[in-house]
Amino acid sequence: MKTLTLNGKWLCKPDKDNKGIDFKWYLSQNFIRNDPELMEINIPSSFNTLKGYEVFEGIFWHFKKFDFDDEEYSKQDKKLRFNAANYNTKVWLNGVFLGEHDGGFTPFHFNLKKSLKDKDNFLVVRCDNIRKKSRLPAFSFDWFNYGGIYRDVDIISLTKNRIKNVIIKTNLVSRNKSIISISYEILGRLALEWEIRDVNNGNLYYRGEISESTGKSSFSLTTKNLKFWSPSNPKLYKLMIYSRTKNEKNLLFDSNFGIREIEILGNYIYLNKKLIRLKGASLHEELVPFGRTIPYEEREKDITAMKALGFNALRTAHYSHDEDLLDIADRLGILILEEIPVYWMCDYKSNDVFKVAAKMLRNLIKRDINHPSVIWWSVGNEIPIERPEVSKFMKRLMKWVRMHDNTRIVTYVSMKLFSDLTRRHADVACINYYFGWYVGSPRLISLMLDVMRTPAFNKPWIYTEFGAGAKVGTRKKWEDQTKYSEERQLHVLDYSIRTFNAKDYLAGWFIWIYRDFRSLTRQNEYQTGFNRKGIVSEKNEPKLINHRIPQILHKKRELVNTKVLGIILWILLYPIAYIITYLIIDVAFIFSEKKTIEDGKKIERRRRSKES
Ligand code: GCB
Repeated sequence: MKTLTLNGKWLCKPDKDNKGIDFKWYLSQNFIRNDPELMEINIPSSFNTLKGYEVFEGIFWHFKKFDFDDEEYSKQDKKLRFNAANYNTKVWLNGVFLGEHDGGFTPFHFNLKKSLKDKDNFLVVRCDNIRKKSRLPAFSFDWFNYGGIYRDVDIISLTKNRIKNVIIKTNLVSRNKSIISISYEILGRLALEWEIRDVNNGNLYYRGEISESTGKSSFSLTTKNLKFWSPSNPKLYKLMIYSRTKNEKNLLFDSNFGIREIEILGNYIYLNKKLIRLKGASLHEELVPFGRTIPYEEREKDITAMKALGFNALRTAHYSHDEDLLDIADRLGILILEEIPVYWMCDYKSNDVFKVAAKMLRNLIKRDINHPSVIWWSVGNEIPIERPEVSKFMKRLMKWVRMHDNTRIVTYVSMKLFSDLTRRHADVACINYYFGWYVGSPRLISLMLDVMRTPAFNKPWIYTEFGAGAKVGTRKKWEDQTKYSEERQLHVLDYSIRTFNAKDYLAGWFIWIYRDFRSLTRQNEYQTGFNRKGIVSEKNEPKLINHRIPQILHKKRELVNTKVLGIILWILLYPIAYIITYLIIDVAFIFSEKKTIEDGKKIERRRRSKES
């Protein structure tokens, strides 16, 4: 496989009136070199990193000239590959429309047939990040809407006879035995040779040969004394598959993998047959000033810092992050919970929207299936699950995921205390609730958990979000209850974590969030455009709670037993809670959020013009 990167200098310009398609900006003869609107952009990066376009939501066109002058590869299949671009991407090469893609966080590609030339190729990419009802997410979401080509772009050249869809699955047989199953598909006809080696020292452990064949196939082997992968011992092996002829051996595929098994039994999660409680935080893919295009070393610093706090898991909110993060997680050892941006209010009645969600999941699973760090696929976050159409949407999506991967946890994340009966269909039941911040006090957590678990009694529960905002440097006594003080955040999180640790059926908890992140709707004097629930600021400055976490990671509170009371309360309160959420809360939510995004943009613009 040959790869030609298209990263680097591109030209771009906004299309505020959406006239580019009518004026055929994709034709090289219509490209005007001295167009005053043209700007240089370093791809990958979001157009929101350009001066003057920091809060722009609209259409941007990107232009790139390149050569692909290589005789050797002329007979091979070529694909133009985007690791991600947000949200709708339309692509032309040398005036020919290659196609379009919807969705902001998963890879996609276009087959290049006759349109690719040796010299002077003219590639044009139109991206728009406009909020729409038909998109995922739709209008309102609590993160920054970076638009454009913010992950790598390249052209890959593939031999006609090749191997694809290589899936490595592992099962444990005993303390030192495991089964590795490998499935794959051959395009054309090939004889294969495979090897399993140690990633660190290259030592060969197993090898085999497969005589010439075509189509889908699989094989498995029982291994002895290979080490298992876990956060505390992230042992990696490498699978290499070669094509084999009498005189030649060519590498077709290689991938790191780990031997590990994740299981659910009753209220507990097991990793490699040992009970594990997931403890960690969520993270948005964002770092000032890089936006989402975060350098590898910075991602590595994040994981190292999380591990130093004692965390064993990370939730990549609310969409898939760059694959670099997963390589780091595999290598350094942290479990990853992945999800797609089916978030808040979307058009759950639309079959087209369902198809986009299903495609996102399929592409995500395809990309990440061999990463040992990834243990879960979540198909949605804080959706209005009490509605029949939403419940149906979630159940269908979970079924779809299980068809593609039956070796990981499948779930969705809910914020409904009473009115969620769909949790019974998920492998683990999840709850987001901000006691001590948006509502009540963390003292309520224990009872409320006992209430809400009633309809999903036999599942492990995960507290997927809890938190409190704090602006670095805002210091007050926590008893003053001053919002955004580091002390108040410390109190809420400390109390919550000790409570969670004391609940036997709670299989894990995730702080919202590791780092403060941009959000247009967050504009009070402490927030200034950021969601401040991070345990570090947007500049990675640790807040008070950060120093406390290692001390309380496994500490438990003494709790009053409210298990029976919980069941009784659920039965009494369910009907009324259901009606209230169905009729009032969701509707209020939609209206309040839509308004604040536009207001937020105005405030951001004003602040930026004052600052400059
Ligand atoms: C939530 C959402 C998350 C928000 C967070 C908050 O429940 O899942 O996306 O950012 O609350 O800070 O309100």
